[in-house]
Amino acid sequence: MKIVALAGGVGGAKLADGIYRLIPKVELTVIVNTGDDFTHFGLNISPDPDTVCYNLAGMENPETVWGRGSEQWETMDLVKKLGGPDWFSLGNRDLATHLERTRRLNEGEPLSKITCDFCETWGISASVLPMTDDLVPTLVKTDQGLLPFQEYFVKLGTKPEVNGFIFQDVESAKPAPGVLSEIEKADLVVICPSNPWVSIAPILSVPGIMEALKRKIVLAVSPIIGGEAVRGPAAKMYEEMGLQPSALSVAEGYDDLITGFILDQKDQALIKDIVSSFDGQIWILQADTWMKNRQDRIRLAGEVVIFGNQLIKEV
Ligand code: FO1
Repeated sequence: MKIVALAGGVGGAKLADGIYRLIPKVELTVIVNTGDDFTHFGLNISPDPDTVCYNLAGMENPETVWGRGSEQWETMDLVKKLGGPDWFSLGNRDLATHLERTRRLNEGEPLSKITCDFCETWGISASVLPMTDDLVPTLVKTDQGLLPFQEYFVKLGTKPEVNGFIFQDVESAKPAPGVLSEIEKADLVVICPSNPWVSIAPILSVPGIMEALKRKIVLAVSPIIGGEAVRGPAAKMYEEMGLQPSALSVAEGYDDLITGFILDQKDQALIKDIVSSFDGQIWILQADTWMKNRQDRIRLAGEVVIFGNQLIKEV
């Protein structure tokens, strides 16, 4: 079975990792958001591709889930002592990734090729594809003005009130090599429980990706459980954008795309509203979607894949 997963940061990386570790093995391609990418200390940082890769390689930091495990922070501490910016933490081990990626990008290599080579080095047998090799930085429209994503997210701790998002230059971006052909070959597409506003929307905005997905059986897993995001500002963003933070809002946001929707058991009461919002044209699975450990990731992935297989037969 061939699965394409769309993922952003931590939540997406966890489910992608669960799918990757399923037995029997599925052929997995993860298409990853690059809207969070930015330069810091002159280095090209690609947080979401790195979070996905580190998780698939089993090298993630278990506390933060972003960055690398067994990390040391001496370089950052010394930068701080010199008066440099310390709001975005780059660990000693993680820095090697940014240094080598920046060197190769400066030599003119595309991010997709560099990511593919890193995956090979790290022993990852899944394909991890950045959504595009072009620069599509996410800008957050807020009550404090237009903010680059990482300034909004990390520096200001998601405190500003959001009223919109810009995926800069996305109209002219091209899907990275392999993105459209992998979607074309997929038996099933899984939208991971990543932030719909700033992790999944940028992927869907790259010209050609939405059209390719519309020809597929697409499932989405809600990142909102009981009105709250497991992590990050997704619920706050729904509220500030004038929507109820709920699995219903998540499903409705994907209404022209999904065949199936997976929500948490806590949200059972929303099922009838979702079914009626989709005029009955939706398949719903309830599951325990909170992934607290690696076992949870694999269990949820198994349930999603079994559900997907049923839809492949039914639809
Ligand atoms: N997130 C934080 O909240 N604080 C950090 O200092 C931080 C550093 C960081 C370094 C490398 C990396 O790959 C990710 C990092 N993240 C950090 C996570 C990142 O900002 C977000 O998780 C994503 O961009 C949102 O998906």
